[in-house]
Amino acid sequence: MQSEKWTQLWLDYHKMYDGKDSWIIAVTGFDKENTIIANALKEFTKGIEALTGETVLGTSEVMNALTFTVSQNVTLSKESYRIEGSHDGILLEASDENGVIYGVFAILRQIACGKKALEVEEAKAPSNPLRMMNHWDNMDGSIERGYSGDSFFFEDEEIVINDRTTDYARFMASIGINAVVINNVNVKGAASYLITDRYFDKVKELSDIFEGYGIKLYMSLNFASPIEIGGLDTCDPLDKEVIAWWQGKMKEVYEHLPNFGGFLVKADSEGRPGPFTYGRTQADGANMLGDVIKPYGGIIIWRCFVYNCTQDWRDTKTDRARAGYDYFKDLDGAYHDNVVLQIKNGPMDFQIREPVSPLLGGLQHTNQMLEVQIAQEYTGHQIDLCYLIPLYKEVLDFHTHCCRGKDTVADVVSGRTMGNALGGMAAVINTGDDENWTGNDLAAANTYGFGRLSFDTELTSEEIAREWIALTFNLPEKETTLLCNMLLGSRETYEKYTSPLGIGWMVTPMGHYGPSVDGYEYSRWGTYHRADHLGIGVDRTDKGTGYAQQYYEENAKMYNDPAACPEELILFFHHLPYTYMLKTGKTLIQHIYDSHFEGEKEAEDLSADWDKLKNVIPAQAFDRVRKRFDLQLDNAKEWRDQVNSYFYRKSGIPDEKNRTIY
Ligand code: GCV
Repeated sequence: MQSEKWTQLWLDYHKMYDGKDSWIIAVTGFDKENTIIANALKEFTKGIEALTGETVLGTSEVMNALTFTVSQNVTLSKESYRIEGSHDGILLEASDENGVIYGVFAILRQIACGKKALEVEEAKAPSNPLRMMNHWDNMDGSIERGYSGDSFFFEDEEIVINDRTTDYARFMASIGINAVVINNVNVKGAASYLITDRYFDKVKELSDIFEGYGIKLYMSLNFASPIEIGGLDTCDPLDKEVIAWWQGKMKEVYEHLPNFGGFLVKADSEGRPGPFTYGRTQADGANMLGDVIKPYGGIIIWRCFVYNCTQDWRDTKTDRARAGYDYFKDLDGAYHDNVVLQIKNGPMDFQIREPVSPLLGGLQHTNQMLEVQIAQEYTGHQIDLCYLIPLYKEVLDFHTHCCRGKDTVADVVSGRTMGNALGGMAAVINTGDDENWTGNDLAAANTYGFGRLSFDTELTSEEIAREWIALTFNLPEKETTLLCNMLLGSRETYEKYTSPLGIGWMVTPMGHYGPSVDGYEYSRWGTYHRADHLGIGVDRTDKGTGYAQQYYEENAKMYNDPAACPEELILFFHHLPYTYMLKTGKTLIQHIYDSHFEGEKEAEDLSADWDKLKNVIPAQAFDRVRKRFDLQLDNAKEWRDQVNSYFYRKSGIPDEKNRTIY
């Protein structure tokens, strides 16, 4: 059963001051009946009343009232807004309805962060055309890699729609999200029927709710649909009957869902069907779907998470990290203009630290989108605190060297590098039907942060953390700084007590929580650390798998040379002896010991810091997080001890500081 109560996350407005005014609303250029405009005005009213105690009287003429003027300004770019407070009230200008709703939330955010209503001021255009959440929700109600309860979209193969759905859409709009994929990329069973009569009515209802907040609904697609629901014996993308089947299907989809955004496709990946079965390329598959959806203005988002998942650990040449680039680079320029390639931030799979995928910017003539994971699959299951915005920032700021100037990942995916209109950022979301949506209340900082960052990639991790704290908890300055610092350091803490220096994995197979140093070392997934009694790390240089050579020259050289390679990634690129001297003057093995002891100690500090916030955080939220810190401490100890013992035993080299190693 779905929880009947749920929190308001960062839209739980706190009274910021006692305002003395009342407000009227004036709308020019926009249709007040438009649902996005109506919802935006509702949000303004609700927010202003809660934040200032002032009443919004609607449009009736009232003497001496302040005016909230919403005005269309077609010179502004798509989805952008300008807000400006003055002694008369607030002016919000936007070119379209989405700009209006984002402008309203910007006003409320600024007030919640300490400005008076009449002081608000900002002009913003979104950094990315697509700002998308990917749900890995299954139709039975479970969520793949979900750590916050069950799905609030699906239960027992039915679509669930209630007030929570609307709140979800409000939250997403408030952080600038304009696209949501409702179902898991692993499309199986009932999910294959989402594009049939069985579900059209409910999907339409959901899509209408989203549309009211400027969000387009997308779905994940089963590439084998022509076989599974169409009765054909092939899904070869070049087969005439298959193409005709898809043409009919798209027509049907858009007859029922006129505002539908398009499809996300995981093909030829981890057992999912795809064009390779028929000797076709990824471009053949993506373009066929792109062509059949094009008449309706839809798009196809095609994932690049394609790799050989039946590897043998003895084979040191096959390298999973190479796979994305090897499969997709040669086809650069072959993808049609309504196809976007969605690329995970790193070449492996959402580890705590990976280099940036060389495909990002490696492709120079193809629409591309960055995929990150807010759901903490490998980063602590929303038990351990792990604020991921610094990781996303690192990726966005990375210079790919794909061209002179405008060569960062942020430039590439926004469309600035190539001048293309399609691209952006997608995240595997961390929500579920838990009362607080994200299991750990502090994990909502990642949900919030991803949206804000995808809208404005210039924001810093700290600005985002401070905003989220102000909106969610409205703490005094000292406590804000404390919590902010907890968030900002948490990713490195997690990295220290798990798998530092870019080695990744070492995690319990399947579940992906807790240590198992050799858990994936001999399996088929291509996730090896290659530790023996002399050293550890994967040789991805020109003498090894050659992965480092997939980058443009500047980066290739840097990664190829252990002396130039950023040390936080050194074991991703190099196999090194335990006695290798790091720049800190420590040997590799000593770094492994120190990092794990330090990480565990930092987890203890985080937990103790949380206790200092007891009096300022609402009791329920405090307790939920408290329990998680206890579990995080157990986890950190377990990681510390398992990893240290393993490497002590392997290397035979004792800890210089003589600490307890089991
Ligand atoms: C949805 C990893 C996860 C899978 C996930 C896959 C993907 O392998 O463990 O659960 O499947 O990534 O991104 O498709």
